[in-house]
Amino acid sequence: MGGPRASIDLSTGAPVARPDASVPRTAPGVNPTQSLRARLAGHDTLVMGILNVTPDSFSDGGAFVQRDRALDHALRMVDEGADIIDIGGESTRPGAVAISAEEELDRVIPVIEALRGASAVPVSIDTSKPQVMRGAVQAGANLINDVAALQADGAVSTAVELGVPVCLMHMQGTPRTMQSAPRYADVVAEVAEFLAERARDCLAAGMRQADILLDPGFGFGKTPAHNWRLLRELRALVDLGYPVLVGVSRKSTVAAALGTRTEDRLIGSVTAAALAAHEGARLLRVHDVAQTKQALAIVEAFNGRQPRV
Ligand code: 7PJ
Repeated sequence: MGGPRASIDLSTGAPVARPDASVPRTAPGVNPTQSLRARLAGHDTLVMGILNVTPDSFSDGGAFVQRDRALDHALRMVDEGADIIDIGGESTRPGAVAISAEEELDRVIPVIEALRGASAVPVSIDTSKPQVMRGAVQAGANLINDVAALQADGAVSTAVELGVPVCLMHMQGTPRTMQSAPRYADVVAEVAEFLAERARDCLAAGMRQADILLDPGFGFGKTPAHNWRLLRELRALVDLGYPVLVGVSRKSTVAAALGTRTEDRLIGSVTAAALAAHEGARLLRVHDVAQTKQALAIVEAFNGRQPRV
């Protein structure tokens, strides 16, 4: 395998040493889907590291450079303690424009294959398209993370056939329109009812109960007041009986709460993630893995559990 590989800090472009780069990452005989199921069946709060493979200012070096940078970033998050890496090829940020399944596959498949070849870490595919779900799971992905909660034609049957865990997220509207005028009579009741119904549909189609995760969809067709209320009353979702995933990392609601204090969303994001864990979230979708792991150690200690590092 050679010596330690150089890593690149994606925010500065500077090389970063990976302290434990000589630790083997692959574990022969480990099935990442089974290890993910075992972790989900436990009690720990897990950290999902975000890996965006949408074209950006770094992609001028071509497809291979982009793949290698993405792999480097993923492995850095694994070294920092990420329990799962979420790979997304289509932006779902407010106002984002849709892309074709082919383009999405072209972006994500090389990265999934590279990561699967370099690590036994469970991999999640952030997509709403059945064709992409299929290609990604065939390439080694172990969880389907769908911000549209498998509402696309054929998505539920595809997910059941692929037989991996699924995260069902609530969104009001579409990424293009969702932030124009979010309205709810009772946001917690409506989100809980929607997710419970999507879970029922999945069960009816043959999905294993243990393979379903739910997510309130922080920032997806919600005002800051809606988002904070969902976080404050997260127990209403936890009580549905499925592991709850929460993604607050660097979102505009965090920035809005910080106001003019800072442009930097790190501490705000980590604090919000810690609050979500305290309220029962079992999976935190984050950009800043090392810092979130530290915050989680404090939440675990607060809850009377041995902090793990
Ligand atoms: C989420 C997501 C989230 C799940 C994004 C961003 C927007 N998947 N994908 N939950 N957010 N499950 O990271 O700002 O909150 S993309």
